[in-house]
Amino acid sequence: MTSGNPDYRDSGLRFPEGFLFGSATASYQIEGAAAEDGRLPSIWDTFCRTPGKVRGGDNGDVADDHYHRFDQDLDLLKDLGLDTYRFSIAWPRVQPTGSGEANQAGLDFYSRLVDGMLERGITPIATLYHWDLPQPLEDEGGWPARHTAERFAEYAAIVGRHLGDRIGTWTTLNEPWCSAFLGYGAGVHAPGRTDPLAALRAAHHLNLAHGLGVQALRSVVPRDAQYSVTLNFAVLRGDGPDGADAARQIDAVANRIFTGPMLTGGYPADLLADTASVTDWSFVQDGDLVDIAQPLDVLGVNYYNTALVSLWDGVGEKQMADNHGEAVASPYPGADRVQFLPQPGPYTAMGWNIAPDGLEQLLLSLREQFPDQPLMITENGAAFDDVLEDGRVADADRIDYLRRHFTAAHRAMRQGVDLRGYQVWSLLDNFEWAYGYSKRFGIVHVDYETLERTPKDSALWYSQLATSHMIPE
Ligand code: IFM
Repeated sequence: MTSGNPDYRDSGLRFPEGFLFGSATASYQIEGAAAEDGRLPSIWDTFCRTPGKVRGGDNGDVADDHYHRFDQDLDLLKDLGLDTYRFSIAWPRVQPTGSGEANQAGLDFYSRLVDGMLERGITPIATLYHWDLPQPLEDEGGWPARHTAERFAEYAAIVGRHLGDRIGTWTTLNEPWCSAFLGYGAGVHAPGRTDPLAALRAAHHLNLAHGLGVQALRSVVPRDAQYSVTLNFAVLRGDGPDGADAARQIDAVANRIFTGPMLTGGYPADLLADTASVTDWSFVQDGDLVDIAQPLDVLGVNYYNTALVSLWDGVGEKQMADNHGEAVASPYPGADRVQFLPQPGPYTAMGWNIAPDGLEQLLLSLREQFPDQPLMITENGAAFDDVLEDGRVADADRIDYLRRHFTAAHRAMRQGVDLRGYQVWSLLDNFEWAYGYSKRFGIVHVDYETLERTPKDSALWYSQLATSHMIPE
């Protein structure tokens, strides 16, 4: 056994009993059946139909057809020996207009899915919102409007009542930063707005939705369950004399804008100061901060790469290496002078730098900031240009990526981080948002013509890890 290997390429490291090895997906990215059994359009259905927004004009109408093939996908999870499956529930399937009556057929689908997991000994981790807002709610103002948070709590109660006897871990939101700032700030995600004030309002109402959602679930769920939220943290390195200040500004508007109210009861003073020219935050109403700060059993952590930032001196062109799909507007209100510098490779097919040390740094920093908060990695993984040849995908690059990130997680645990599990993104190749189907994150290959599934070499490697709890050779 080696340990402390500086390139994070260890094998033989052992994870404790009870550590949850799983894999993750999201409804719009895999389900398909977009107009079936009462489902109505979400903001992503609309966005996909807006010319120029999604590469190749792709959409989620069919995706992986998981809606009809979920049994086969659950068999895959079982065959791989995974403990958990992190999936998301489509609001427009369960409550097609975003308010009012529930759609029984939609609830029945998730009921069958959850039963299928339990029959196979797989523990469900359910996310209520992974970006598919019912379009009628966007038409009424979307996340910048307060009532969307109130509707979300009603939706949470509906799902909690129907599935609450069988779900052990609930996650309210996946990556609210993307919903608020890519959706309403940079405009590269649905609904495609580019308005900094709308983005900050959206962030607050997502925070509120989380808090009200946890309360709604707790009031209806008839068993002991765990409550969580999943955040995608910006892991920052500063460059040059002002690098630390640049990193602080992005940390405020990407990370602490969520952890502040959710975990410490308030928005950070520096965030309020940095964004003062955009808003006075008067949309935060009395009582909101108390509603948002619900104790969480586990904090979901999504990690892919790092960012290198500095302050632009106003001379020459500002650099935006991490440009979120060629965004023309900034997803960082109040941080206008921060520039994103290119980082050394290697890179994944997304152009993201591979930096397992960033995961260790992130986990240690979360432990320092929130010492008593258990953590779970709810997404980590990589897109590569996979080739299916003779029925096999030899994705050594993905195995290497996973090995190095599992090593990083293990290192953090050895330093005292309370990490409960690791959900690899993603079980299946799927619809990668504005990149359409051009990026493959799956440990299982999907042929988009035939919809045939083929476990990649990385799935087999991961299966060895999950079943032995030891990082394989
Ligand atoms: O595919 C996405 C997922 O939906 C949210 N987290 C990041 C993944 C890769 O971009």
